[in-house]
Amino acid sequence: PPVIRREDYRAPDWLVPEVELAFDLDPARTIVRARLSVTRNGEHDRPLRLDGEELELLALRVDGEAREARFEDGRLVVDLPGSSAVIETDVAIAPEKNSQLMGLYASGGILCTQCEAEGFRRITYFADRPDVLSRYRVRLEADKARFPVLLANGNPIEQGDAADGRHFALWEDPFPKPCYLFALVAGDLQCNRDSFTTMSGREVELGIWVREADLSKTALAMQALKDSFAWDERTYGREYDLDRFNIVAVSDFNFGAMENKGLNIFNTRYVLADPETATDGDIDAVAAVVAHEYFHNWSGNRVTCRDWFQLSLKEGLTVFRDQGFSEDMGSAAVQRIDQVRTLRAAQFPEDAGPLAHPIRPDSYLEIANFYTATVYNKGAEVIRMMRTILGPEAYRKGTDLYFERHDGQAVTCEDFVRAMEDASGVDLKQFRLWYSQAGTPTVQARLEQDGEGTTLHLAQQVPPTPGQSDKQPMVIPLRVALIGAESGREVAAEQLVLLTEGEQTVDLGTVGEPAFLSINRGFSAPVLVDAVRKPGEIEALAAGDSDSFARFEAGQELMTRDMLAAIRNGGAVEVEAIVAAVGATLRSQSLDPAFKADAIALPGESLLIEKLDAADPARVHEVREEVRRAIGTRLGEDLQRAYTAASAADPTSLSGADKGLRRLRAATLALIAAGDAKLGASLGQQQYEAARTMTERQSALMVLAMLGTDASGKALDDFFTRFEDDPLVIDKWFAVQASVPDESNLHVVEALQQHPAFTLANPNRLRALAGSFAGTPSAFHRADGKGYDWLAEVIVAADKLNPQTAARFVAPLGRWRKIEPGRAARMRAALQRILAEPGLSKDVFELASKSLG
Ligand code: HT7
Ligand code: ZN
Repeated sequence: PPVIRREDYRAPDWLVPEVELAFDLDPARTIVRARLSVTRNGEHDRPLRLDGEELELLALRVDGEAREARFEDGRLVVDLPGSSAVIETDVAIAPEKNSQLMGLYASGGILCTQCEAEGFRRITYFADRPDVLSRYRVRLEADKARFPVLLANGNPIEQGDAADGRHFALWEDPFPKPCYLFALVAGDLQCNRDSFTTMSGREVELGIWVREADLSKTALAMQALKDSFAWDERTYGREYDLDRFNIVAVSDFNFGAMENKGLNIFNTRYVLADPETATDGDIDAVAAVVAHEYFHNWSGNRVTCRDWFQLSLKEGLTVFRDQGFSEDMGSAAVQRIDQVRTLRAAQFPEDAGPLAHPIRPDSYLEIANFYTATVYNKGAEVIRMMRTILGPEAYRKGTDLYFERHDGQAVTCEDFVRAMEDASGVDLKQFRLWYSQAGTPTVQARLEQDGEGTTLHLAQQVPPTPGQSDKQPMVIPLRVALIGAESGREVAAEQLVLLTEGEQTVDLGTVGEPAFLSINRGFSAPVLVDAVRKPGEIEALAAGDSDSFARFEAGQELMTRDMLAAIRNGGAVEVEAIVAAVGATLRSQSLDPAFKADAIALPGESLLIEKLDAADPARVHEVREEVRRAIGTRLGEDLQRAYTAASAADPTSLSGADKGLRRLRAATLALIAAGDAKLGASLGQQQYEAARTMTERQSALMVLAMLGTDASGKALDDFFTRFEDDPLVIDKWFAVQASVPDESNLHVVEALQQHPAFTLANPNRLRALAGSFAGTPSAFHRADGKGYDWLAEVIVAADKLNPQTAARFVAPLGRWRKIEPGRAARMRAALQRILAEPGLSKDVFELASKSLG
């Protein structure tokens, strides 16, 4: 497949200011009639070229005259003599056969669309690129009994009955948009209706459309939507612009959700939630995704991307905006820990492996492969760093200028940075390297204290990544403070240090006592910090750093240090410091429960593997389990006390305090079970049976499943029958069992694959099984390589149905460079087998071939 390169960008030859579409909807055969007004863009004599994929062309007319179709490289080529024309096409498509879930497809009797990134070409012939912006007028016609609700972007204009039991609806979107934001939905749906009055006093009708049975689970999403409208007005001065805002939930969806103008389409997973069937984590995710999609109305829709290499322009910025929303709605400190956990689990390994790419990639085979943690989450960190460097006021001036200057345009990351510079007067020349250089920088830090004062010695290295061997020093904003070794107080107040050179020293003045270094507070830069530590320093910071993120971080550093030492030297783990730190956290009267839950959680096995060369995953598991056991046995009483106290959480409350208690209860139960399996099983069973929320029920079920006793079988059966009719909960049933960290768990996973409720065709179900299994290192990395073989077979089978979703499971096999040679060879063999498969999609081909390296 051809490589698409950023440097090859050329403005479109033809623009399409107006589009009229008429859909004769039928799951088996839908007819799409398109009328495009096209205008020549600039001086050239090139023909109009329209993308199309899996379309049956029925008719082509140019200015009303029938024309013979001509195709070149799969595109419809139309020679046009003048500077404008009207192109009409009639095509037929088969939504019910569309298993890729891109374009127009059927999900549980609902017809819906997904056009980002390049799905519109599967609906009609079009210039399917984000820099062609058009006004749309859309007529939908369908059988009234089967599809009583007909929705599209924008505002409703007209509706009525048609012949043969059919009806129609006409929608018009006044805002020019790229075709990736086009959407339609037809189905038998019920609506949770509400309204929002915007800051200029306009009334917006809000609707969340779902199957009737799910209506009762939409209240939390509706509240999140209204909160998002208000937050974006307050925080960014952004007001909504249409009379309607609709959300539709469908159960077959490749991603989390989609920000189509005025008609967001969501994976049910990020809309439907109530405390009985969704965990607190799920409920928070619903709010975050609702906010994310809503915020795209400005960062993505009103100002969109010039080309797909600029994806982080909208995604990095929108993730940063939804992070701000979650921080303001809950506990900012706990949110930040969660954000960094996600970044470390998903983005750091990507940046350190064969699929590393800058947040603004330079080339791709398949753009769907670049909806990555790098573009999204590292992209958000880059925006956060700009805000840190400029300060909140200048940052806000920058976003105001960006939205005002580029409203209605398709622009680049460079345009965003320039708006930030112009608004603040700060030169971001060197900072731009964050857009072009891949890889996670390492910052080495050493504090030197003598009679003269305190000096911080810093050095940075940006590692080589595929296609980028030489790197330049980046701008790294580090929030730094000094904590007195004797007083435990901040003896040098926090300051922002900008590391811009390869090596740099910073004078921190004189402090009256030996000091400890609190660095990268709040995770001010997405880097790895390698600090020279004095004896007792990290323990002291874990016990009392005044920045709660840095305190959490010190605890993680301490745990990682002692586990890695044992993994490397093959001996027993030195657990004293870890047990002392966890004990102090559990007994603390001042820390809040949610923070305690985060602070007592050990770094995961995948994170430890990333820090090793040639890791033996079985050894990593053994050492981590040894530590969990030691905490469980040595701190049994503290854990039980904390567990009992946390049981006071009010099950009907979603307050931060009650969610924090439930989080701590789950974390302590898991550690109690690690120390005393019998007690863990009995508490787990009691908790399962008495559970009034999914948070309690799922955490108990996970502990029971890990213990693997008779009680676990009973609880799993009960769980299945209790929630048989709720697909999102049955996903949990698959995920819990596929996450058991045991070498022999592949048998369970194979049996689950044969379960009547399993299907490769539903991305949520596939992620629940394959994603959970591949994300559990001690089960996935069986020494005999059978875990890799299983995943490779699943990828090949899923690829035939849905290449985008199949491709998402390739990355775990690409981590072979971090694994010991025996297993690494088996991982490579699995990748080679995937590549040998005839008819492989370019999605899977790109990732598998890059993963082999
Ligand atoms: N902007 C949306 C991306 C998306 C997507 C991409 C590829 C394939 C399917 C997809 N569905 C949605 C989601 C977002 O970031 O908000
Ligand atoms: Zn997004």
